[in-house]
Amino acid sequence: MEYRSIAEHLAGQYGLSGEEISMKPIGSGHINTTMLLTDGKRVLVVQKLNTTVFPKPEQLVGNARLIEKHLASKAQSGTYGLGIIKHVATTAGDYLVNYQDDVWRALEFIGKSYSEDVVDCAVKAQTAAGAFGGFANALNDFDATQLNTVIPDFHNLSMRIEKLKELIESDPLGRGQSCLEDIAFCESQFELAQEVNVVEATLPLRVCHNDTKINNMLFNSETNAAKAVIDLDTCMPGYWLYDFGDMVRTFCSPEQEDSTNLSNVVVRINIFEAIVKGYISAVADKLTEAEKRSFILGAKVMPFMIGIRFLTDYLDGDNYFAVKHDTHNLERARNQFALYKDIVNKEAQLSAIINS
Ligand code: ADP
Ligand code: GN1
Ligand code: MG
Repeated sequence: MEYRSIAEHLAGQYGLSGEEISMKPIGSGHINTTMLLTDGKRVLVVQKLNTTVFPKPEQLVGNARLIEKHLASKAQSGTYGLGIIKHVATTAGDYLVNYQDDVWRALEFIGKSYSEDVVDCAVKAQTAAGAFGGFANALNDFDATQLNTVIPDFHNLSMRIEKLKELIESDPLGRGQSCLEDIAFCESQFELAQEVNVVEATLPLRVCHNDTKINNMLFNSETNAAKAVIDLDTCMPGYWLYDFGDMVRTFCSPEQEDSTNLSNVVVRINIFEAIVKGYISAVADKLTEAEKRSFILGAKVMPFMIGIRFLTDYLDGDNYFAVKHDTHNLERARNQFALYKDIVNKEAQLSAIINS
């Protein structure tokens, strides 16, 4: 892709004036296209928003800016210690730039930081879980009614199952033949949705991050401390079990989410323990007993539900998640089902850790 003209246009919009304008991709998010834009003096993170996933980008930015303001006031009163992701306005005061049919936004670059796709030690898992817990804590008194529902039914397993069923039925690309076993496995687990409905009814509605995957955490590159919780695009009312579950999903396996080395896609118990310690201690004074009991269900549901979403997108022809090749979503789905199976096998052990 030719970024030259985009880079120059964005640089003009955001008032970058140096001679050496350059733009290069960073990160490995599946949804937006994230780039670093610099003129040699200032650095901005610019993102082409995925308008298939977020058809109303102004709502997305509106939500993020409200959260930004809330966290900034917490930071000012000394009750939030992490960095805050901040939107940058154009010189005309806008938060979105339309260019060549695409929509872009800019964020302040948080320097001396890194994100990673696989956690390499328990200390970092505990740090990240503590930071996601601190984020949840800080949003506890945020008025959720102010937020737009940017993606309805985001963590609604019954709805995700319905979508999968529709795609199995319509099979627009004839890919169903290549994943009959995966489909049969999913079908054998559909009753999990009933359990979810029963448990959700016992839980308080919270403002959740809803995408607590490990690469949505920036670590300090000098100290490895948590630097900032990022990717606030899906912050919406929800249940903490999903934020807990998405950490388990993305921290616990020693393999990347798209690894095909399935025998190694397992829950690392020491990492699970670290998540429990980090997250529960951060939200302890607000966590209800029912929420704590629900966490094991969150740990099971998240890999299953994301697996279903990858499989659905595979059948649909890869319209949602960015893919590098034709079977990428299928490989991701199989990886997630392998993790789900391991969590189910270790359920008693994992529950004991949560309750200890
Ligand atoms: P996506 O929605 O596609 O997942 P993210 O907002 O998570 O996009 O950004 C993708 C990656 O870009 C992150 O994992 C991180 O590595 C990097 N990144 C995003 N925002 C910043 C920022 N403000 N400062 C530094 N790095 C960032
Ligand atoms: C997407 O944007 P990113 O890459 O952090 C997705 C999440 C999935 C995740 C799977 C808006 O997250 O829901 O869990 O991929 N985000 C959206 O890796 O759908
Ligand atoms: Mg992300």
